[in-house]
Amino acid sequence: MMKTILTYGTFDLFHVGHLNILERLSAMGDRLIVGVSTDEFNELKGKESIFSYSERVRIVGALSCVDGVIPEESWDQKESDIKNYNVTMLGMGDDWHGKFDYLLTLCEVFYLPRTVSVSTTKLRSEISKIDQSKLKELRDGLNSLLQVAKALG
Ligand code: C2G
Repeated sequence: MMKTILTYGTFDLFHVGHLNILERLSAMGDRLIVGVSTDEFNELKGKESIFSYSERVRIVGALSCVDGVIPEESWDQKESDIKNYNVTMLGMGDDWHGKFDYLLTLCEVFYLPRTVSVSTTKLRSEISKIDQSKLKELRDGLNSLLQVAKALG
């Protein structure tokens, strides 16, 4: 019997943490289906992604370890997704530990350790720090130019 694995996520600024869990989940079954959060659902989750839903779907869908991508539009679509796709196991990162145990009546539920070295939040703050330091460099440069201009009268 085909072992179908299901997972969900925003997958913004795709990084090795996302790849690790998708490859691990894919290796646990015969096919992996990924529910990618739509931009509207992201708002419900209080998340704003840099990449649009269609960009995030393209990236996740291009991975050889992913067999199918579906839109994740609400918190309560999991039950019907599990039934519609004949899902054997729902797998999530362990930041969700226990949160989907209510689905154990329908399928196995598994939480895998997160990749601690990276997160989209960390990436975003690193990128904004670069912007800030570049801005400071530019500002300092402009100020010294103004000083010179003043001195030259
Ligand atoms: N993840 C991970 N390691 C990281 C970052 C993320 O293993 N360093 C995992 C998360 O645990 C999750 C998946 O990658 O299982 C996608 O992470 P996000 O894009 O942050 O998704 P999230 O906002 O947790 O959405 O209904 C469930 C939600 O849609 C899950």
